[in-house]
Amino acid sequence: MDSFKQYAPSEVARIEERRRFLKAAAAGSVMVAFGGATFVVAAADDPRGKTTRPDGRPRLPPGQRIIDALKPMGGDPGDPSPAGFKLHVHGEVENPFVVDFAQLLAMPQTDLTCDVHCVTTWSMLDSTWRGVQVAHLAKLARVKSTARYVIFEAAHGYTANVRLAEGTAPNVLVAHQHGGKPLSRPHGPPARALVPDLYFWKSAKWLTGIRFSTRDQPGYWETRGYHNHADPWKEERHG
Ligand SMILES: Nc1nc2c(c(=O)[nH]1)N[C@H]1C(S)=C(S)[C@@H](COP(=O)(O)O)O[C@H]1N2
Ligand SMILES: [Mo]
Repeated sequence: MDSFKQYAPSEVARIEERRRFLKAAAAGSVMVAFGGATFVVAAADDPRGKTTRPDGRPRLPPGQRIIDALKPMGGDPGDPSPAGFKLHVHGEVENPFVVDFAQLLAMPQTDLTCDVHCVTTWSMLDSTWRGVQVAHLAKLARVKSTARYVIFEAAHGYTANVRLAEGTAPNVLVAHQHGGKPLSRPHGPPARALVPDLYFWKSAKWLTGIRFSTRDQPGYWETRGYHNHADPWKEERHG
């Protein structure tokens, strides 16, 4: 039995109205920090207090219910220690490289407030994350024009495939913090992928690699009956 609150979609407006007041003093949604300075780069896209996204789609996709915290969904854990972390950025790129955790933290950091949607029908609105944009890593790797897909690689062979444009969108991160703290054990430390606009199984925890690929390569869940694309607004749950 879970203790998560459930809300009918029609209640979202009321809940979000209340959140607007509670969070009125908070900063903008997407900020990129360089050294000490922090710049708000996309405050207009701040989802908080809104029932509709900037792209016109509803905040809550069809068939989803709101819960107040991420639900740990399991998986075969990797090494959670920052000291053991190595992220391989490779595949269809001119400049493959490996970054350790200190190097990841030394890159431009993005603070993001977004919604995440699990195929098991829970959604968490206004979740906060800190990490490095996959787009930044792609730029450093000089992804070839022939690349079409991003394959997120994780501990014990877990993978998730995402179309290149969707895997390098501004809100796609290699995230190392959630809710202002380092990722806790169940959520994929020290760093995970975050692909907010696709079902959450695409957000590989215990991330070990980002591979750019010319061809699609269905991943762990995609080869076990889940939809290859995973758009929550189209309810692309099953293949
Ligand atoms: N490495 C790895 N990443 C994974 C999984 C997994 O089993 N292994 N499960 C996925 C699924 S099915 C979901 S719903 C989300 C759950 O993330 P959470 O446990 O932080 O809620 O992680 C995704 N990332
Ligand atoms: Mo899942």
